[in-house]
Amino acid sequence: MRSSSRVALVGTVLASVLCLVHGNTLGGSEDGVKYDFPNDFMFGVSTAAFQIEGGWNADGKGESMWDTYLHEHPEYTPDHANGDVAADSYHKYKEDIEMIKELNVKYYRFSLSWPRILPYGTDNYINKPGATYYRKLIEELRMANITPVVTLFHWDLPTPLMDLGGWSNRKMVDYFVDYARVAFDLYGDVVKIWTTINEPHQHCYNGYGSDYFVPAIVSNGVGEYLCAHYILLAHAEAYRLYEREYKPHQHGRVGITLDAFWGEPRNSSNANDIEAAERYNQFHLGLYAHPIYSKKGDYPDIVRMRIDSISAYQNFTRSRLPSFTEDEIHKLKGSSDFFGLNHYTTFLMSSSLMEDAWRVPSMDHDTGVKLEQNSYWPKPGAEWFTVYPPGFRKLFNWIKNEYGNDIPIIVTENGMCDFGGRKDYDRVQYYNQYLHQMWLAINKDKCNIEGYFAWTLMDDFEWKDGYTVKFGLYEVDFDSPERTRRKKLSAINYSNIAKTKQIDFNFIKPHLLKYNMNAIF
Ligand code: GBH
Repeated sequence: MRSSSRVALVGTVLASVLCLVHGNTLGGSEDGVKYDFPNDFMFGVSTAAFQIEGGWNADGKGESMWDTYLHEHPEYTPDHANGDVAADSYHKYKEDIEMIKELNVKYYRFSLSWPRILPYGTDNYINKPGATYYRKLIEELRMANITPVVTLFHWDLPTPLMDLGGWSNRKMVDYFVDYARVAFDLYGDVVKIWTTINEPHQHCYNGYGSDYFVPAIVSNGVGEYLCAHYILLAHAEAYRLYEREYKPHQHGRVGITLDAFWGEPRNSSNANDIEAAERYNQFHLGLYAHPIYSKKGDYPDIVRMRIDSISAYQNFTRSRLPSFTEDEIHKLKGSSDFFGLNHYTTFLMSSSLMEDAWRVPSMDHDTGVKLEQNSYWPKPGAEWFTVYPPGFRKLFNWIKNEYGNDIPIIVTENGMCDFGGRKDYDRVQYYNQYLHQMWLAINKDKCNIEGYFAWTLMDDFEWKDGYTVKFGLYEVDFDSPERTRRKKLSAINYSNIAKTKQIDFNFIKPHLLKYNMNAIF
């Protein structure tokens, strides 16, 4: 879904969205059930380097491809934004930690800026002040009793590596592993939970298959799959490196963070729509998850078969989806100690051979699924974002059915966007209802879920949307040089949840809610 032209609104029969949950459970706790979580359940909050740090050229930092691209293309975002200052966390991390403490969460997920540590991308030169910045951040967190969860790559590739083709170049696998080694050496004594790569699907599909995200390569139908393939290999090599050389004495865990919209059949009694939704889930989540988490390994059969046959039909001598060797399949299988999952929203799915907005060849065309939004679902901010809490629970169950229940899921991101304001009743409601669906997945469906991280600590640079949409639990005043941070209502609600390990549906009075979810679902 890239432009509003591709987001058709449909009013489906309400009955089709009434589903897993019974009666009153979406709204309140009058049924006497305590919606609580185990004492050791990990509650956390997430951020990413490029979106908050600023300090784009501070103290020897190299340029990331997002720095370079946004400086050259100010028109990329509606507000001509860039990450030069962002929320200025490079200078204000101590204030950030005060906020994290206030939230009562015991985990903080942030990402390392690769070019801050390795300005040229390669490991021959380490930028000391950049390395020291994260050391100080981690030490400060530990003093506050907050466990760091570190993402190695959240999209800000060093520009010199992008100049070599970024993730379309197989050599990136080596450069990523070298960078991972530097990070394990620098911080592995105190960082015990690592995630290698954030949302490879969003990164590859939007950045290599189109110009929606930087690097804006627009190699549709080819670039997405090269990027996916080398990112998967890079992940596996980094995992094996840790397993071999670090795990024996550092005793940490390494995983990957995958994203998934939930694909809901447009009409739940139409077999074609059911098949389309399944196909979508396989192409967008399965493409990455199957090689790592399935018993069989490799890409999902349906994905392999469709791309191979469509490529042949299009006169390609070889499939546009690269193949793994036996050895690579083996390396990838089981290469994660947990399943990092980012989830935000749900789309309605139906089968389609061709849509106006699709390019050929492309991943959209290979998938053959049309995405629509349900016009009954609240749409509080960005174009791509509607609220459908039950999709969260269905997604957990899909993962359990596909890959089993042995590997724990950690929700590494979930949250809501709007256009700002500190009385964010809708965000409070979003968190309560998505957490409620997660509660049902844990308690009714016995899904193995270990932790939950809210996205995000504070308003930030939201990629294509610049600073125009807001996801923060704290507001940031981007007009003030101090980048003043202020608590939103949702921060208070979330901090109560993290403290009591329990959802409080009465935190806000029903009459203050714009969207009456009980009426909607
Ligand atoms: C996550 O991505 C990111 O990890 C995080 O950095 C980001 O700030 C957060 O979510 C909130 O956006 O897919 O064609 O419809 C979410 C990925 C990328 C999903 C853009 C929606 C819209 C274009 N989002 N995408 S499309």
